[in-house]
Amino acid sequence: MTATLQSAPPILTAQQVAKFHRDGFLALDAITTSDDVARIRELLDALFDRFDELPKDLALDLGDVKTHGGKQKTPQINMASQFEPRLKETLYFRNAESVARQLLGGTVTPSWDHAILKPPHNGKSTPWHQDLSYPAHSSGNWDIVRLGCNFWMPLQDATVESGCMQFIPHSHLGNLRKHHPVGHDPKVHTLETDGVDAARAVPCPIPAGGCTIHMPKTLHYTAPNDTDVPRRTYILFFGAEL
Ligand SMILES: O=C(O)CCC(=O)C(=O)O
Repeated sequence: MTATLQSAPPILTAQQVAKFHRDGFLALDAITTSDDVARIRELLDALFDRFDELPKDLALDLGDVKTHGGKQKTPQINMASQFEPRLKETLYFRNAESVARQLLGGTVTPSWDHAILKPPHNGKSTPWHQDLSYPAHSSGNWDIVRLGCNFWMPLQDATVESGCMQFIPHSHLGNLRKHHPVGHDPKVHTLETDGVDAARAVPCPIPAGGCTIHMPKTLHYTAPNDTDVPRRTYILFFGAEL
């Protein structure tokens, strides 16, 4: 895949803004530069190396029970910027804020960020869910994020095989569905909703440094990483102040 990586924030067209509000998601080929992606990869790799030392309520396995002593299947670090504040100084952070303002209008608030690593052949999907089904994060507040933008930026090319994002168009316009922990196991953090018509899914393969952007109620899914390279992603959420 190739992308024109840029340092200035992308300026969205009226069609892109309309598409985001109509479909509930948007994909961009580039939101930052390759240097910035390399910097974020370096910062996050160092954080994943310290995974076991981080607080268990923020560093958990999305692909298994939340906390365990075995090999991590899909480790996630919530509020990664609390542990590595330099993430907030990145071009990605600045550009995403500008794009969020273009999409939502007015003032936007960065509510939280997280990093997810799918190791090679991790064998675990991230099941269909709506972000709004998760209880408000301790550092977030769903009252200000019912309208918001979730930026999902891969740190290497993301394909269907490696677990790029897939969305159900228009699902942000419906109700919040019932969700349950995977396997109905209360020790599992990851929520899923049943009965999604996956035939309607739109996969969004994007290059490293590109991003997808979705709303809090947009149904989404990622497949297991079925490649030989780790699939890492850094996710930022900006809420609209209504
Ligand atoms: O990266 C993944 O596997 C899932 C990401 C996700 O669900 C999200 O960003 O809301």
